[in-house]
Amino acid sequence: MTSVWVVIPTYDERENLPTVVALARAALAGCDPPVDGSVLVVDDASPDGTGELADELARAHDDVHVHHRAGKGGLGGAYLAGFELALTGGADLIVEMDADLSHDPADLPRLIEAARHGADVVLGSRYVPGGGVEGWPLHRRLISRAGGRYAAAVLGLRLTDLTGGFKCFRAGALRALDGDLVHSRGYAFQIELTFHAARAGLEIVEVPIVFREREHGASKMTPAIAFEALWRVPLMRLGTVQPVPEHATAPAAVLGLRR
Ligand SMILES: Nc1nc2c(ncn2[C@@H]2O[C@H](COP(=O)(O)OP(=O)(O)O)[C@@H](O)[C@H]2O)c(=O)[nH]1
Ligand SMILES: [Mg+2]
Repeated sequence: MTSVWVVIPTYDERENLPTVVALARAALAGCDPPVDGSVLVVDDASPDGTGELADELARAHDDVHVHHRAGKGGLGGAYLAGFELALTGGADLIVEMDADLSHDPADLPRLIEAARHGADVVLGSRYVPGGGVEGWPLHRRLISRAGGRYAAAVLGLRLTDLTGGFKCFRAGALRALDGDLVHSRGYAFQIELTFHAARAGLEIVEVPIVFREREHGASKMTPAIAFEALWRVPLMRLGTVQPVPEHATAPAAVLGLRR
């Protein structure tokens, strides 16, 4: 049976975590043909107690796992640590998904199906027919759209949604990427990972998803995180991405390579 690990990074997601974990487990259980599903929560010592809540869920369910990191280290590092654990755990497919229910767990089977049909990387995309965004004011839509177009143009990629964070990877695709090359911490991480996948010649497909603005908790998006994406994109293209200080990415290691 295909082993699927859904990696969910959390920082102060207490109100959302039980729901997102329950819905993800239900969606995995509903996959046809069946999959062997696991959920991995990567928590950065959330002050609101999300980590302890995740531990409770893991005690209640064998297929729920938690990785605790010492402090808020950014989305990129959380994902790299989560990917590595999923690969070590025997994952065939690895999914990234936000905890705040902006990504609908009911879409999981479609992302998984696309990967099972041969795609190396599946992007949940807001900007292909059938996709969309709900609950965003016009200016946020425009910034997201313009940011995606800018990144695609600079990187020479014909993909519509490079900044999204609802993706499915084949284990082999993650192993083929050199984790050392992924330096970004915030949203630029999403762009960088997909860029490296494209440069490695992996097959990337987009499947439509509808993104819904969160109802509970607060976004961790800051102007600095958005700005990071802006200046890192040309550096990615030039192949001169600046590494961030070691403490910022630890314990993120080389994807699947350091054991
Ligand atoms: N572990 C961890 N998770 C994070 C960090 N920053 C954001 N997240 C999580 O990443 C997901 C997306 O973040 P969010 O703030 O909703 O971003 P937005 O949807 O772009 O506003 C959520 O599940 C957050 O809890 C971080 O530094 N560490
Ligand atoms: Mg969000």
